[in-house]
Amino acid sequence: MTAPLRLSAEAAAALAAGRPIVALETTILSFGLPQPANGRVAHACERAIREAGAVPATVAALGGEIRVGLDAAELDFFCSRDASIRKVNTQNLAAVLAAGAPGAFTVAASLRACDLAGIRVFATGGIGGVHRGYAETMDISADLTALARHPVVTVCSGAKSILDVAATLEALETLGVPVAGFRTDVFPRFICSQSGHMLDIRVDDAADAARLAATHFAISRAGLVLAVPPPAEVSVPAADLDAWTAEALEGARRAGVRGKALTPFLLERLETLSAGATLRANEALVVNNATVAAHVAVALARP
Ligand code: PSU
Ligand code: MN
Repeated sequence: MTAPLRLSAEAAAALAAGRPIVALETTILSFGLPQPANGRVAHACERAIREAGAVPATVAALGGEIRVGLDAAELDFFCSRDASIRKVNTQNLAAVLAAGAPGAFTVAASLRACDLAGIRVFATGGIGGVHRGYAETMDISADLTALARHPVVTVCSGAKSILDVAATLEALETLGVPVAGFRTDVFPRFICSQSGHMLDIRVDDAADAARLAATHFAISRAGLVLAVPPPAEVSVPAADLDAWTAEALEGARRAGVRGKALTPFLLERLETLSAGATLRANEALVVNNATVAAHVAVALARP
């Protein structure tokens, strides 16, 4: 059986001609962002990528196929909170495809889709990683394994603040996934540009990033993380974020929320505790990352 993969006409034409293309995930739309912010972000990311001269390709499962490039109605469906939409990583991807169910792709499933389609640049908000307390729960996101297996540049604002960020960076090192700061020496904590975690790879423009990626892909099958800080005007102060995160984690513990449900639960609590500041930052950084990703894709496509 060949891979059940269907590209939009626009994505197929771009790939065939070697024109720049950027993939976008759908879990952030179906489970990460509330309505109507999710719809705004979905369309704003696609627009930003086009304005920067690349083709957007949002990825998801529909009708038993991995779809690369959704139309406006399909994008809106993944923003709809339809109860049939499943959160899909590399573990349940085949099951969701075989069932013909709609699947919103995490970073992990998106990277698999990119690899199958031949896309080298992917944009999102934050990657999954090693959860706090992982020694007891073994909750380590499938995103990390996928980052190690697929030669794709993941443009993101680091890892969610709700994770064990130090352990996540250690895991990426073990997996041979370079983490480069884009105009920064600090690994951002998603909606906060500050963290105690310094990076030893830095690039200062898209051409630099493309050179690093091309060199890495020439010698490795692993991906690369390009860490872009959230725009300064929306970045949340570290002390506030720490306080809100502690409270959200305590809420999850009390409510017994675990596994796939944990990330959406914590994000929603943070939004409430911050009176919407985390949501504004989340929206702005995702669109900014899509723009940076498009510039990198354009630079990578230059002969
Ligand atoms: N970060 C966010 N919002 C999200 C996610 C990350 O701010 O919705 C999603 C991404 O799709 C990521 C996934 O791949 O959460 C990781 O989920 P898990 O920890 O269950 O692997
Ligand atoms: Mn998990």
